[in-house]
Amino acid sequence: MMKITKARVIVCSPGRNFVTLKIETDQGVYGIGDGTLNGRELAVVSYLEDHVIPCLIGRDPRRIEDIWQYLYRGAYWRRGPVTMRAIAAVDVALWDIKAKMAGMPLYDLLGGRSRDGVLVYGHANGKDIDHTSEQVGLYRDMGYKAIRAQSGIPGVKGAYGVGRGDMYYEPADSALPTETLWNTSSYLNFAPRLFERLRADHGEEVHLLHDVHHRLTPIEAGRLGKDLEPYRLFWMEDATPAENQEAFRLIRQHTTTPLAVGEIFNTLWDAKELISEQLIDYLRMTIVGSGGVTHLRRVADFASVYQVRTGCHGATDLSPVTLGTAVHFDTWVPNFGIQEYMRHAPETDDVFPHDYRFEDGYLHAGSAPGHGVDIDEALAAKYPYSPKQLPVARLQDGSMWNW
Ligand code: GCO
Ligand code: MG
Repeated sequence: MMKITKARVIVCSPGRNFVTLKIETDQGVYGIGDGTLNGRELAVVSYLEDHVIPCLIGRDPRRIEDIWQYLYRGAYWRRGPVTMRAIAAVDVALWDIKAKMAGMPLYDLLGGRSRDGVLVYGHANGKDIDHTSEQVGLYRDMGYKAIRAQSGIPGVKGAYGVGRGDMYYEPADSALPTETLWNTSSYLNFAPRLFERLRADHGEEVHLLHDVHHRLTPIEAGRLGKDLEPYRLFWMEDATPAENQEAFRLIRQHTTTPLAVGEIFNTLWDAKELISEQLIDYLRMTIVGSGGVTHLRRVADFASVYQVRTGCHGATDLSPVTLGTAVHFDTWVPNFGIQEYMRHAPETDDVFPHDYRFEDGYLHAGSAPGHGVDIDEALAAKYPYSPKQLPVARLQDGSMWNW
């Protein structure tokens, strides 16, 4: 018998807020998990501290599946971003413990390497087309083979994806939500011009991606997909909110631009029809939002039956613990597509020492036992929690829209 002796939540803000779970055992081995929910962090802290941790003490940490089922079924109130992040934090810490005990990098425990490196996409953001094209050039110079491009749009205040400084984009910027303005017709006219220019400046080889961030209706998404076809995008992401999975049938009828969706999904049930009806090409679910490795690998196996590939969310609000775990997952998963890599601020990287590294457009998992990410608690304590929320969006007449 092996036992969990202690579990603690560490909240810190090295550049941005993170919620980290550390699980300790009677054998001296510990594991680290991420439970960060951007803009709603303390809800997960309470869920873990008040409701989950008391149930973990004394349990055998090797029984990952049983603990997952206990937390999922045992809550009675299934699914949702808070519950599934709390479960993910526990699950990832337990996989970390198991892999450390086995003396293996996590990808070996999952079934071993399927590839040499994990193809990533970086973020090029500019205030206008010239600036965005320049940023795409910078990413190409750094070796990126795939680049997401977002640009300021004339007539749209605070367009999604436009950074405040060069190279970094961090939307959760204020204690109360920033108000931004959205204008669909300006955007629909603008986006094809952006990609026409990027292909003219950067050629056919580089993979270009774009995030619509839930702003369109299905028929508008169909039109945009069609207008972007000449520029051969790797994907068009979150074109319309996917609460209604059927909506993607309509988009699919109108365009061959590959579709990605799912960074806000929490379980397989959010994506079941999207996958089984082959309405999407890439699934954006990742470790922290989707109940950890235990659930995500189940989702990926289901997706593989329908030739849907993974495209794990990897914005900076997913801590290095999630990124590191995702890189192990990506190294193994047979139906891998691409991994988002937004690059953390230097303070974040210092607080979370990690084994993964970027080289020539790929992330490499490293060979340390476990998922290869730790937390420097003394350093973390120097960066106290600082409340920040995501922006909201309104239309020109003042009505609320999807940010
Ligand atoms: C992406 C995302 C993010 C989200 C962020 C919200 O594709 O990277 O859309 O940038 O906006 O994760 O917290
Ligand atoms: Mg996105």
